[in-house]
Amino acid sequence: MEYRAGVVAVVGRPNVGKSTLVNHVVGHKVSIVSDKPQTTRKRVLGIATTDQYQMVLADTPGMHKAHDKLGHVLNESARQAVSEPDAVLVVVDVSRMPGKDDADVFELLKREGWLDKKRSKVVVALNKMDRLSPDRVQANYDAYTKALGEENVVMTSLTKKQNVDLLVGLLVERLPVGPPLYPEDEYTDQPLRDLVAEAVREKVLAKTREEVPHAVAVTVDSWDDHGDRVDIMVSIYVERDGQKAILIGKGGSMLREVGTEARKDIEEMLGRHVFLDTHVKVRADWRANPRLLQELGLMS
Ligand SMILES: Nc1nc2c(ncn2[C@@H]2O[C@H](COP(=O)(O)OP(=O)(O)O)[C@@H](O)[C@H]2O)c(=O)[nH]1
Ligand SMILES: [Mg+2]
Repeated sequence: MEYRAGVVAVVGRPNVGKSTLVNHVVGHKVSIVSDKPQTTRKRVLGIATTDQYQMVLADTPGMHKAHDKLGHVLNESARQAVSEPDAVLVVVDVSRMPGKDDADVFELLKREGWLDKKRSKVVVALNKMDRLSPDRVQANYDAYTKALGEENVVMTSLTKKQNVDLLVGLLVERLPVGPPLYPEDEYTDQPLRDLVAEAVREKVLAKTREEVPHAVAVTVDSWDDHGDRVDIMVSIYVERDGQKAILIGKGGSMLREVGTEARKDIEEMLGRHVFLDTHVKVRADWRANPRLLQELGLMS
């Protein structure tokens, strides 16, 4: 078999399972996962290398209604992702009917020619089939295939690992024949520092609700390598004093939990002991401020 290598853009509205899929295929956590929309904030490349193929998956922030500057940046990043990949994987949540956010994604694909001339390069994952009630199967399937076409459509459950290999096989077939694009031990384009900041943000997302998740950003401020141990200092930014209080929790309990769980992930990632120092800071309206977005690496 000839070696194949190429880029797959993974698109879909927020919360359908795009990052879950990328992490699974890559075998490392390159993109954080949560049940909150807008979890993925910038395009992340996950690289899966085997002796038959190298698939570079571009995980994108889902398209969604932009309420602020951050929202616009996220949409722009989704747009860029579909302009030149070798294949496109559209992920939808088949347990629900298509909504406005899905329609925006379909519109984007159509505009870029992926639903007509380039349709053969598109694979559709009807994900979360584990949540699909039997009486909805036909109606929901019809609704999505009406918008996207019926070729290369596969029902998947990423959490139950159903049909994931089938899905990967469909994607690999669509990659061009050619040598790997990245060294074979590289699994992401994200610097370690960013993976660390994201690990902290993931724990915050998992533990807070409503407005706090959207208001949070994390930076790594210092990184001191002591050989078998790394000391890392991070700042967790929120927009209001009330959010800071929630995040710190009673007697600091919430922040401690976030720190402990993030540290475990980071130690696994680095293969070393980590001392993680977390500071919560208030910065009003960072999401609307281009300079702060830049500082946080969300805008270039
Ligand atoms: N029930 C179910 N949940 C899933 C499945 N795939 C992903 N999820 C969950 O859906 C949520 C959003 O996943 P994520 O990968 O962050 O979605 P993204 O916003 O599209 O990147 C997470 O809580 C996942 O665990 C699936 O096949 N079935
Ligand atoms: Mg995501």
